[in-house]
Amino acid sequence: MNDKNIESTLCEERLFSPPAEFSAKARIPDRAAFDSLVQAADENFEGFWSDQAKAELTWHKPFETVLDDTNPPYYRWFTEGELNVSFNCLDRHLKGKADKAAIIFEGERGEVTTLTYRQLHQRVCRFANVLKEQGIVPGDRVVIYLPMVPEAVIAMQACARIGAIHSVVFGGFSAESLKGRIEDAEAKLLITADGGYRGGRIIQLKAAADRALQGGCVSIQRVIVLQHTGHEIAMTGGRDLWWHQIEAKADSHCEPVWVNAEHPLFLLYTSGSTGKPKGIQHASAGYLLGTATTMKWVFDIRDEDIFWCTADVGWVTGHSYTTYGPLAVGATMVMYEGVPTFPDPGRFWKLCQDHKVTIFYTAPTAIRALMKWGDDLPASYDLSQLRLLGTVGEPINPEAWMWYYRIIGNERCPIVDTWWQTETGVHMISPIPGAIPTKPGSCTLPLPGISAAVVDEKGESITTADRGGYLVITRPWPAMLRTIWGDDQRYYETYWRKFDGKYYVAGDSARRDEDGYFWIMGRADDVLNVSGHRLGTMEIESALVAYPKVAEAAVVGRPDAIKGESILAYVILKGDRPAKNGDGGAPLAEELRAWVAEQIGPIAKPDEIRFVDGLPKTRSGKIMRRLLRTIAQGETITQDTSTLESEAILAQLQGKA
Ligand code: 6R9
Repeated sequence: MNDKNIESTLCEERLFSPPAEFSAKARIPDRAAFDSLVQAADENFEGFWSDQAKAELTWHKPFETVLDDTNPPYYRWFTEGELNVSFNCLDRHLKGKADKAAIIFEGERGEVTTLTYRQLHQRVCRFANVLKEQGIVPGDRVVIYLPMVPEAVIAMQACARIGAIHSVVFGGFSAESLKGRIEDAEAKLLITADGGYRGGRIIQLKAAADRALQGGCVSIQRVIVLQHTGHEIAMTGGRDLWWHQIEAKADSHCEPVWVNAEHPLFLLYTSGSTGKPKGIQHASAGYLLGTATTMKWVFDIRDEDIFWCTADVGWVTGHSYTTYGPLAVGATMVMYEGVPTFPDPGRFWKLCQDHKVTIFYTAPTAIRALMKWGDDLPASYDLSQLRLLGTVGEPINPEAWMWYYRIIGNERCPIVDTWWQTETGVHMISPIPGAIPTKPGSCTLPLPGISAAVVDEKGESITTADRGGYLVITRPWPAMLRTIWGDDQRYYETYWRKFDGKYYVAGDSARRDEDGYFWIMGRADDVLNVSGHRLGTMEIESALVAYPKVAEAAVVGRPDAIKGESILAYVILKGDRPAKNGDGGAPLAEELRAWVAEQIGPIAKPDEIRFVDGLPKTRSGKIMRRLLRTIAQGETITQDTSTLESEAILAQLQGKA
């Protein structure tokens, strides 16, 4: 961003109070209760987090220091404390909840398996012994490349049990990405499967793993292979072992290894705008604490809830709200392996109905995709058990929010729009469902103990409601990343240098309205500069999605000799794509341009609209605007386009079809 601020033009005035029925039973039942938590954290920051850490976690050895800030921004939390994450997620629930379901798993083909806390504990202990037998010791890195099956959680928890550091690589990533991550982490062991199911097809995980290991990954000594699809695969003697064979022989008793609070729990690689992926490193105690507090504050989790977070464990959301958060608080969760549209687009709603899901957490991309199929489909399932809905991953367009609220939640369920990042570990800015009135498209207010601000280029707070700036976090927090694996300098450069170590810079642009609510405008580099006006791509996209015929939109800028940048919009319609595409000549494109002019202002009118059948997305469902920009500018594509359903879509994006 340059020194001019971003102009915000989208005006959203709808306000939804928490339903009285929800608030009546909620942990944080009203604004006063929320304010008193925020105030407690403000007045005695360390005391607040110390109380939380004592209340939520079971310690083997108590901590004395709460926050060690002697070497900023390399903050440390609960430094003398010792605990074990898997003990906190499993063992401590065995007293009262041994027979409670921990995981209800449904495969894409419909098979259901339930694991109680006792069963999950046993399997984790067995697998932890397997890891030890394979020579894994505390601090060793283990890469996990599995489909979305309970064994992914088992493998992660088993690592935590013996102090090994896991690094999960999403099953949809290529051999090349897997290789890069294994090599950066210098992992000793790889855990994979013969294959996974996705949209009725088999993903060849073992074959990809074999390609990754060919001629590289010298640190890998063993590969453990889960039999899941049962199809034939190649096994390399002396290196590859079948999971079921070694698990069967392993003892089901395994003492947890007590580790220091700061002991690394996992690495999770995220791709940055430039350079190689960053191994985001999280610490044991602070991270686990964040998952437990947010499960309670944001999801208002109760013993009888059935919680379903649809994210894959290869993504941070799957770490915090599948593997760790629900187990840390002893909840029951649903896990589903397949895609939302298999065998038909009613699958998510059928899963909610069949497993009586009470809390449902998904991404805006899934909501927009399912919204395309209309209101009747969800209406044909019984969704009356739902009490709370959540979103994560991208700003949710107000119209998608309204659809989610009306059609899925039946105007009965609050929506928590949770803003956070791989780096932040857990939710940072989000409504507290029983206490904070929501506005469609806003993630509302920072959680207790979290200090966020919007600042300008000089680091000064922006207070005018229609001006955006950099979203920053002004105080350390327990679940924050500790560093980038093996690269302390890059950690400083990426997140702290911009304001000389004073603030954590999230890389997003945002604004705050009169009520102090935060509105995420997108990544800071997704800002357009049209004739000197700085516009967030997100707002133009939301205006387009608000048009009844539009299902999804992505907006990018192109250099323009006169205006600085011109606006190109890619649009997916609810029905079929018009046969004739082009430079705005089609009548529908004119309609849309006029609509945007009316909604935002003539300055935001797209110069060109391209109707397409699909958009390039990251594996976690974010629109790849950088790739779209490359395409828009007619440059050579160097990014991975494998998430596009077909080559034909690439031609449409290029405006050639
Ligand atoms: C959890 C996760 C982080 C980036 C983040 C922001 C975007 C996430 C959002 C949101 C608006 C929300 N983002 N949640 N934007 N509203 N509720 O997604 O982590 O994959 O690291 O991505 O996602 O741009 O900076 P990660």
